[in-house]
Amino acid sequence: MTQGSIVNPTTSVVILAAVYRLLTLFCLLDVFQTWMAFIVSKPFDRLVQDVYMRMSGRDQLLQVNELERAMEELFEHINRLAKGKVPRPRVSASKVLQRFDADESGSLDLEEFQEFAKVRVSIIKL
Ligand SMILES: [Ca+2]
Repeated sequence: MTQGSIVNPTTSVVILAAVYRLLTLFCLLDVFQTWMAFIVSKPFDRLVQDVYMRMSGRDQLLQVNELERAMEELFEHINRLAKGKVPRPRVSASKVLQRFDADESGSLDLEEFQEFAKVRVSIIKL
């Protein structure tokens, strides 16, 4: 190779594209790991329990209307942590109830709500 230090334009575009892809991947991984780290953390656990306790009323279960408020409150907290960057979820409380009511009791207990919260947060894309 003569003049080996000169990289032709095509090669530099290919290299730039590869670097760009790598950077994008690292950014995605960074966000991913942050949310993943968050949902297995104590503060997340406390947040979810706190929302659940305040919304579940005397029977300590989330009926569909309570679930709706709990989802809203959870979203507000998460969105604040993400500095307002989380898109508002469009899924209805009744859909969530259908999907996460593991024992088909018609309401969410704490464990079912925790599962919902983990899934909900893990799919956030910023
Ligand atoms: Ca249930």
